[in-house]
Amino acid sequence: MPSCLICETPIEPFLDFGPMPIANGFLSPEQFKDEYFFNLRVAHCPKCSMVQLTELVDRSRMFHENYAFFSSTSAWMQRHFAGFASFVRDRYLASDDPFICEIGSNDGIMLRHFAERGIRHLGIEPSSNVAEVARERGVRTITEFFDEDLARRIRDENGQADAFLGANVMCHIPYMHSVIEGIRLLLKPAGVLIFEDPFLGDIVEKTSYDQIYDEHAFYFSVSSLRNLFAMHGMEIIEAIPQHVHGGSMRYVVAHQGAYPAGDSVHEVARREAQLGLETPECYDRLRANVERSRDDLRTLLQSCRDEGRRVAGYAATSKSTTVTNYCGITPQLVEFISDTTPIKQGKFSPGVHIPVRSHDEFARNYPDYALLFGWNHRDEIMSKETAFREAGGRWIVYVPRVEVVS
Ligand code: DWN
Ligand code: SAH
Repeated sequence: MPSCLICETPIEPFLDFGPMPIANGFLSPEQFKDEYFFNLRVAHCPKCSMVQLTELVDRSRMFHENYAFFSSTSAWMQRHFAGFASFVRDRYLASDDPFICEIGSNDGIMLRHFAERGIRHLGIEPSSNVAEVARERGVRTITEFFDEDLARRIRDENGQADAFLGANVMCHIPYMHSVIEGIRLLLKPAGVLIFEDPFLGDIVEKTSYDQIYDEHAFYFSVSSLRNLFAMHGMEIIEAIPQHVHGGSMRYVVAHQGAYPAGDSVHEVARREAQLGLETPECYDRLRANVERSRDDLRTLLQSCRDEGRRVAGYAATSKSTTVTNYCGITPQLVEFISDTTPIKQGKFSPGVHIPVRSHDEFARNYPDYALLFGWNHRDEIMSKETAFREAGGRWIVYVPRVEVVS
């Protein structure tokens, strides 16, 4: 039996998606025969409450010089990170010559707001292609995986940090104890860790099971994180819900006793208790909802095909790899996926091998239906795609439920 990555208690998966490829492993036909698969399964630890994958993919297969996700492709996410940066500046940068670190800084979407103001900063980003874009933007970036050893080096070379940031990256790192120890020794006594990740409560409420894929080793909640940080003499002082990525949580964490814990932490903990996030029944319900969502989506796509309707996917997200492979969505059901990222275009989606094409091709010959794989960017995408709707195009969405919307 696998054991919990946090507290080593034996854990059993509550949901098994079967063999799954690398979520961001877009590939060309000559690579099909060597495609890598692992078993995507997720478990809830009965002792420390952490929800996690039970089989991990080696990080070098996921984060490398051809990483396919560039944070700045979404204009609305650019706005979100401008707001995140001002939150940090306004509340936590009181010292004379502050120093900020960010892990998973990607193409510099957040740190550029510090770089542009001449604030001392360092991005830690192991995927060298996206790190290079950040450097071109003037964001100081090293191409490394963060852990405790690296934290010591950074501290010795730069001094301690006022703020340590991470967006959609803490949940990607299985060796959390090393990461948190590193953050602890890198932060000044009044320094803070501020990070955001998809919130388990939203995944459960919206059945957004497509957040579950190789890169996401953990699905955090206040209750699981409280246990984890307590093991390292740290505590959550704020938990602030965010709309991005289908429902995220921004956590502010400090050395124990450095700040009073705000009411927000208790409010989120209450919401978690109402959802039953610490009970096995919650995960039995989630499994049943996931299976229903899969069956409904399959039935809908099959009926589109039976009626001779054309369906294209919209946004070749990492999340879409879980949906297409778990639901058996092949090119017979979805003709192609439209995506604005140049390095995904001309390639095929992981596992089911649906062609990925540019947005121009989508706009040149609209399908009858667009299957919204980028449902977390729904408002941004729908506000751009009025011409598709006016041409009679309709959207298929599957979060929070499978339905057709015009
Ligand atoms: O946690 C992660 C999040 C932050 O980003 C990473 N593990 C990987 C990645 O996940 P994702 O691929 O599911 O992210 P998004 O932001 O939901 O999807 C981005 C994709 O959508 C890009 O390939 C670009 C595409 N897209 C598009 O084609 N048209 C996005 C928008 C907004 C659009 O209008
Ligand atoms: N923060 C960005 C990028 C999220 S994608 C955003 O929210 O849009 C996750 C990023 O974390 C990738 O760029 C990946 O290369 C990076 N990453 C993965 N493991 C890491 C580690 N151990 N240390 C630092 N960054 C890591």
